[in-house]
Amino acid sequence: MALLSFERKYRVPGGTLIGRDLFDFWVGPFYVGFFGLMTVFFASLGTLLILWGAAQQGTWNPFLISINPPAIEYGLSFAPLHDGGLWQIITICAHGAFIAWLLREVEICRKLGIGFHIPAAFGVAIFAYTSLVVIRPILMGAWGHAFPYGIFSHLDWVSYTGYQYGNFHYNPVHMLAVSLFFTTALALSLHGGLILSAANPEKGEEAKTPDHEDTYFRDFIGYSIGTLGIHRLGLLLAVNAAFWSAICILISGPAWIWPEGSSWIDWWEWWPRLTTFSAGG
Ligand code: UQ2
Repeated sequence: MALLSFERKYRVPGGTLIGRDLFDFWVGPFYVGFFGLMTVFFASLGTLLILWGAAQQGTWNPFLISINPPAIEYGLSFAPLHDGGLWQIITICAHGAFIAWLLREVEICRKLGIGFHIPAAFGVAIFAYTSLVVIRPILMGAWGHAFPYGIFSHLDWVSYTGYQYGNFHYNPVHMLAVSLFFTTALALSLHGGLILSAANPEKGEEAKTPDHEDTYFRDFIGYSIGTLGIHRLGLLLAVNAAFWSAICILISGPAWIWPEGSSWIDWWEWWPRLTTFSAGG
């Protein structure tokens, strides 16, 4: 079906979560809805506040602009605007924009009568961000534990936070998350390569069918996961990469989990302490 005739078929009223038909319209190719307006509102306000904060700091070098969270001393209170308060409002705007974007995805799913896989997956990405800037700081008692909004400054934060736990690469859940990111890249490269090899033939050649795709992998490794299966695997891998990233930072720091002053390197002491394997018994 040609794109425009299909658009006429799916551009149906309804499926909105809020506002009935008041915001149920398109601007060019974009569905608007109540949550489209909310996304634009929060994203614009947040961006303007970042620019305003940058203007106060007196640098327009994009690498050096940084909107910092309040100092640890402010705990979980509201900080003065230029002492972390701006970071707090920008964080609220970011959540407003991300959650509105997710709910706009839900409305589009409802219009089309398709599943909610896309907003569900996006929800896990939001959870990873919220873990860093809201959940973990609350569990640790201060907004100052969140990361700053700046290119170099957030790199410094990641380095500093990693070294606070000795060597963050020893965090077993960080290992799991990194492995999932790599496996996601492997799966996408296999899938992208396979699709292009079959569906994008040389000039004058015919495109090949999914049978060719299955046969390639059966010849190669004795197994094909199938055309639906590869997408299930991709979603599972990507969602787990984001989910375990969130868990690996949430278990680093909060007092009710984390022994004061210890490192992720020490965590592995459980292994030599297993009497079966330890040298000293
Ligand atoms: C496949 C298949 C696809 C694919 C890919 C495979 C026809 C078009 C990539 C092969 C994938 C396998 C065997 C899983 C690999 C496992 C991991 C953990 C990376 O069989 O069906 O559909 O795109």
